[in-house]
Amino acid sequence: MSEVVNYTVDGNIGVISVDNPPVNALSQPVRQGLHDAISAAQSDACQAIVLICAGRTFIAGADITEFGKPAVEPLLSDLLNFIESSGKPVIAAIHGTALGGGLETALSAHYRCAVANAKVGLPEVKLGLLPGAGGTQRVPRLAGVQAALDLITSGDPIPASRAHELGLIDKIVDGDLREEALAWARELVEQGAAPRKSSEQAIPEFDPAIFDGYRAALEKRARGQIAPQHIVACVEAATTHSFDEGLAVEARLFWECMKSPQSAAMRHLFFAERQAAKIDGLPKDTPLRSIESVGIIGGGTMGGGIAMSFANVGIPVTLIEIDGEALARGLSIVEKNYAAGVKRGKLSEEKAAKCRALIDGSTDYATLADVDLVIEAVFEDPELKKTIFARLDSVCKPGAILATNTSYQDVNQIAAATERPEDVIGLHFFSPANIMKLLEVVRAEKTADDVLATCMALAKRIRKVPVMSGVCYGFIGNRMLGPYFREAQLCLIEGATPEQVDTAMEAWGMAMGPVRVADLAGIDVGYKARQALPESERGDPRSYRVSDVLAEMGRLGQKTGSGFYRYDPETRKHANDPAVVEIIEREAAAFGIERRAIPDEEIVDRLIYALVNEGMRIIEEGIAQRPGDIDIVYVYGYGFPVARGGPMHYAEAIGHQRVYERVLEFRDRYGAEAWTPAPLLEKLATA
Ligand code: 3H9
Repeated sequence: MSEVVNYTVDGNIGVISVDNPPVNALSQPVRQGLHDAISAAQSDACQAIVLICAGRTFIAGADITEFGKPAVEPLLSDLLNFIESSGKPVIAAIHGTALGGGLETALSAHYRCAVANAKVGLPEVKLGLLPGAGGTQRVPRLAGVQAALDLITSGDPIPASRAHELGLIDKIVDGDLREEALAWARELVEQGAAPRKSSEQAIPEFDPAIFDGYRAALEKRARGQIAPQHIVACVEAATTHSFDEGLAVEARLFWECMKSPQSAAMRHLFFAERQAAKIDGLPKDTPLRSIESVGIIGGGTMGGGIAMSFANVGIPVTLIEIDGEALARGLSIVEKNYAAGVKRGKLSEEKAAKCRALIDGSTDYATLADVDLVIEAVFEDPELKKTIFARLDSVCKPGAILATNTSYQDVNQIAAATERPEDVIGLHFFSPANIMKLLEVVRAEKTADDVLATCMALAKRIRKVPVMSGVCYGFIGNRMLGPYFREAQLCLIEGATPEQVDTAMEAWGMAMGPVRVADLAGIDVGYKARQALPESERGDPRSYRVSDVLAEMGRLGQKTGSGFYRYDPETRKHANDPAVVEIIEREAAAFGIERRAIPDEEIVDRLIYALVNEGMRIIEEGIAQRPGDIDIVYVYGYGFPVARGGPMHYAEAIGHQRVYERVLEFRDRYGAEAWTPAPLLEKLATA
């Protein structure tokens, strides 16, 4: 029939099989092939049609690479109406992940069966879109309004068993899917079962107040995003309009989303995330080292969180601490975290106990003799780290990977403390390490290719998003944070308040304003780092004097109940503190700064363009492989709004020239030391 859609007849059943690797996306040839196969089945002798997929999954959605290009017929929505109008029953047979347009295709069939480990979902919202081929109209008819809103606004897939409970799947099958689907199709034929159209089902009863409830909740959860609100409008339309009218509403709002900069940003992130996992120049078939056991040095918050990341996927961990007391403390933090997870319903008691049992503790480095990977997660003392690596070198087996979780230190120097620098790498987790998805994988000068490849693959196994970084102070993420925080602090001393800076950045989309981030991370962290540097290397004193004063007063941030803000000891809610504004005013006067009103727009531009300019240098120096890698770091590690696509995408979207001109303006106003445009920015702006 076609290269990607095959149609055969097996007895009295027509079998349409889609074979479009890797994920059977609904590219134009697939849509055409499906159309032709359904047509053919209408006029042959078959009595029912099974729709099934080859390879690892049922259709995983529309072909995202076609988005942004002119639409070519048959359009998916029309195709699915055509499938639904088939005079012979169509049975979808699902394995793997039926997502987006894939699930919509299954819903346009008249009956659905799935293997038990299949998953279904409508993840369009994660691409800044909504299901545009009837999903918002058919799901509420089959599963009810609330389930539809949950499924479509979250974008999270659900297991086949849940989809069965909800009425999205009719039958869970054991054994061979094709055989089972064929047998069921024959049964349906024998029973005289007619085509059963989802579009003709009545919507189960619901409370009309539900829509405003979702609108308000999504206003908070997905602040500023268009698609989630449009999804609510579409599902509401399903309850107030005919099916065809509802489809028209869906189509209009789908295209509005598709054309929005938000969806362009989120689609960019989809591909950037997959690209970031790839290392240029590293052969795909680089052999991987086997990682079946892990040692972690340091049982603090970081070490404990890292241990949980491995235990959560079944990899046993040995946690090393300097003495029994520190070890007991470390293990109890892990224990508490698991208990909290159970309490919040994140995992079952049984699963928590299983994971917890995989984390063992010791005070003896000799217990690391056989582990495949060691991650050092002690505090940022370069000498201590070197001592630890020299020790690991003497106890670990040949071929073990030795990793440091340092946030700033020179991984080349740490590697040089061993006789096997090729086995040394940086694995920079983000706090809380058991939750945050980002993992910066730091390739040192001598890191072996197979060590790098193993760590990139391992990251996926522990459900992290890996991004490779070269060695520099702070790697990709924290290095860029330097100029970002500098500008935040300068805005304070020049005239803004902590609240104004944070509110401006949060309104723009950052998950948390930079001043609150400083309080959360601990003001002492930067203070100690600065104290370790000669004064000439600490940067512009106006950008850290207030922090130094707060640190010396013992106002270290959230952990001491006060920093730039005051914190409620119970709720940890922050409140403005006039005393801090007084300190800022006093220090400004000492520098001879006349404080002025700073517009929010200037705050946003200074902070974001400082990120962009540093990001450009990071690309130039080859620290990051590509701009998209930086975007992934910022979205997954620093609360950058997904709907803006990361700092580098944002700069491209609004225009490099505009960014460049503003940077020049800042250079003229605030000095060339902070604001010399990166040569790459200049090049892109003037190209
Ligand atoms: C939609 O359906 C809109 C409709 O409602 C309406 C339309 C009118 N298209 O993730 P992986 C590529 S919106 C094109 O590494 P895994 C991916 O880039 C769509 N390409 O594998 C990668 O390429 P490469 C709704 C796609 O096993 C390769 O496949 N659907 C698509 O870890 C392997 O991907 C979604 O949003 C696609 N739809 O995970 C589902 N999907 O090798 C998006 C994947 O060159 N997909 N590729 O880097 C996924 O969530 C995961 O890919 C999946 C497999 C779970 C399926």
